[in-house]
Amino acid sequence: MSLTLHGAAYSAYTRIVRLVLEEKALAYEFEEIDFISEGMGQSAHPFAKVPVLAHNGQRFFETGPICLYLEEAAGGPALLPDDAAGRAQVRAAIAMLDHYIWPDIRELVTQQVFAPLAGGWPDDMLSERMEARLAKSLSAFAGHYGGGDWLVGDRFSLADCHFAPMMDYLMQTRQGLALMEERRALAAWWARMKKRDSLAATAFSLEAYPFAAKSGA
Ligand SMILES: N[C@@H](CCC(=O)N[C@@H](CS)C(=O)NCC(=O)O)C(=O)O
Repeated sequence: MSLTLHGAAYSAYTRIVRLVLEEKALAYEFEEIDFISEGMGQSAHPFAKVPVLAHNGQRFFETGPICLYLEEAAGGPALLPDDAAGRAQVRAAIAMLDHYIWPDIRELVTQQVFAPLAGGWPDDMLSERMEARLAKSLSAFAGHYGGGDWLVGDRFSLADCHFAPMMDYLMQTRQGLALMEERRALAAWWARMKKRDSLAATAFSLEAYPFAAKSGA
């Protein structure tokens, strides 16, 4: 199976796919597209996004479908529950993360992590608004997911791979640290997640990229 992933190591969505590849112990080529420094010219995605997975002469788009493709077409440990209800729970968790949680984490991280890296100042009012929204959405999410060892029951799944890169960014903000102080079950999930080899294997340093170096950060 010859797999090539196009994306940025710092892209949360690219990292989700890399986590799945690592968890399944699949060999793959990683073609880095540093879209912040260089633009998205190299992406084959119809909407100029990353990640894009190439396999057997075909290109696959959108993180959720790419991960489901790997689940169906590749070997390695199963990352979905055996029963239809469990699989629906995983897909619902992923949809909620995409629609109700990641947009606010992304905005918060843009302000608190990326703005200073580029030599700018965070918008603190916007950050406060995102923190308040995340206080509600993370509680709603934690009310349904993360009751067992992993987000959906006791089997590590695609839902855990999906949330981990988002949480890693969130925990780089003081607002995220404060939110996790008050959400013990999610914090415990994150502590378990942080120990997985796949997370270490996909670690990255923002300072290594030209967009950070240019600002002298
Ligand atoms: N719906 C897409 C979202 C992917 C996405 O938002 N990727 C970001 C990086 S994490 C991106 O390409 N950003 C560049 C841009 O929007 O110009 C998916 O599920 O793969």
